[in-house]
Amino acid sequence: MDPLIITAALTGAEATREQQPNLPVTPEELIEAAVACREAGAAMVHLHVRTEDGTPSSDPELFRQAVRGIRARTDLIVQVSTGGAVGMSEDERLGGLLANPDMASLTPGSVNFGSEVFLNPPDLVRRFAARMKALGVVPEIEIFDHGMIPSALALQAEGLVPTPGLFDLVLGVPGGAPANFETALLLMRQLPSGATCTIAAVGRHQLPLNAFAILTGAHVRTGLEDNIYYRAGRKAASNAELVARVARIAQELERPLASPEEARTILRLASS
Ligand code: KMH
Ligand code: ZN
Repeated sequence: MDPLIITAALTGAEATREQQPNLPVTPEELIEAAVACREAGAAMVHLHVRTEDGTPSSDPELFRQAVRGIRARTDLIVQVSTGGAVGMSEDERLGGLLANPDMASLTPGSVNFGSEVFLNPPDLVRRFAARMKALGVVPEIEIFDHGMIPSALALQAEGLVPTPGLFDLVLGVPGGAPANFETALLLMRQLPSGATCTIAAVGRHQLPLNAFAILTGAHVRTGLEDNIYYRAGRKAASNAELVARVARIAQELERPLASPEEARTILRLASS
């Protein structure tokens, strides 16, 4: 197994400060959270930005401030979101690409998202992939449901997305693929040979799927974007607390952690 890459998804677009008082919101808070996650064992951050009052945003200037600050203080791989928040325009969602990130998320299909729809029609996905390719930003393909895998393979066949590809299974979104071991295995088996697979799962499913990823040779995404609790009834103190727990479990299971530099080699990214 490769060393374990831990990605910290710091804030997302769904949780609020009211629900989780420790949620980082401003670029400064995102930078501090990233530094703490690096110290706790993360090799990558998945980044959304928000305005001062916590409203989800994709303002390129907020992304620039966050990316610049994270790069100044850490060697983390920086992955920006192009999913943004449900309802954002196509242009807004591309805001993070203007911050010169290493990577960006790319969701190759639409999915019900609670009571809403996370809309990714085929032409939009092609435009996003083409923009990433032109800018040299490496996509992480986010798989929220089964049918997104063949859609991703089609993008690869068209030459819009690198092969064998970097995939992230995002399990347990209401409307998407459920967060259980059978589904994770089923999806992992359909990824191209040699692809890397990260697993994210929402809410109470985060911890068991983190452990599953460590044991099966996949990589881990954790963080407050996906789950605001440490355990039932106790909110997480920080993103770093969730990262540190994954690092401890990996250590007990004798799976070494990848440094950002090692993660760049595993993910075939340019070195920093
Ligand atoms: N906030 C979700 C609607 C991504 O970052 O690319 C989409 C999302 C996926 O979080
Ligand atoms: Zn996200």
